[in-house]
Amino acid sequence: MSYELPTLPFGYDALAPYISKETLEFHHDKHHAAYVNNFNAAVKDTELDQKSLEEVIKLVAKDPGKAGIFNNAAQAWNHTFYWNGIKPNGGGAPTGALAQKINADFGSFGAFVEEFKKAGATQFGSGWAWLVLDQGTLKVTKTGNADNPLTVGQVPLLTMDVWEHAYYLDYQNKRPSYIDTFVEKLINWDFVAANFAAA
Ligand code: MN3
Repeated sequence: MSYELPTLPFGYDALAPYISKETLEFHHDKHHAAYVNNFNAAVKDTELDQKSLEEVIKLVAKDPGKAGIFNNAAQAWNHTFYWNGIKPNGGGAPTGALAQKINADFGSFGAFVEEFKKAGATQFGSGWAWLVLDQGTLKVTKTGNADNPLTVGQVPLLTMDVWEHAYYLDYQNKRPSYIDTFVEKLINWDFVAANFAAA
């Protein structure tokens, strides 16, 4: 029962000029696809093959002997979550219950933005910045490499890929420019609000 690479939820040229077709082709068709293929190969004919990605991530997170399975399962999950968290004509600010919760837990939307951008900019090396719900409180967090908040019981609401492959073709070494654009032009707040409502 192999896991299938989900198609992008938008066209390859839909995020230009903020994220180019070339970046999406490499990022989805090469990087994301490789994590999916490696995951399927690693769990083939094992008991993990019948489990969801989320279950596998939680099951093997603390097992150093299964780091390869964890890394590929988490990267497969993280990338699908990342694609769903962005869209053409995204950005702006959330509304409704999510907006109220952001104001309550961060002080203001601007304070959340500042913290989220900082998390992405200060993640040393490869990794991810996240908005999560942690025991009922919204928090910004960052993880290295494939690591995922599901392993510590947090509910992911939004993620931003800060691996160089996410931005290097379009922004070269200017990670902060990619981060500004991600927040201002790309975030799919409807997806974040749906995750919050379901949490
Ligand atoms: Mn990536």
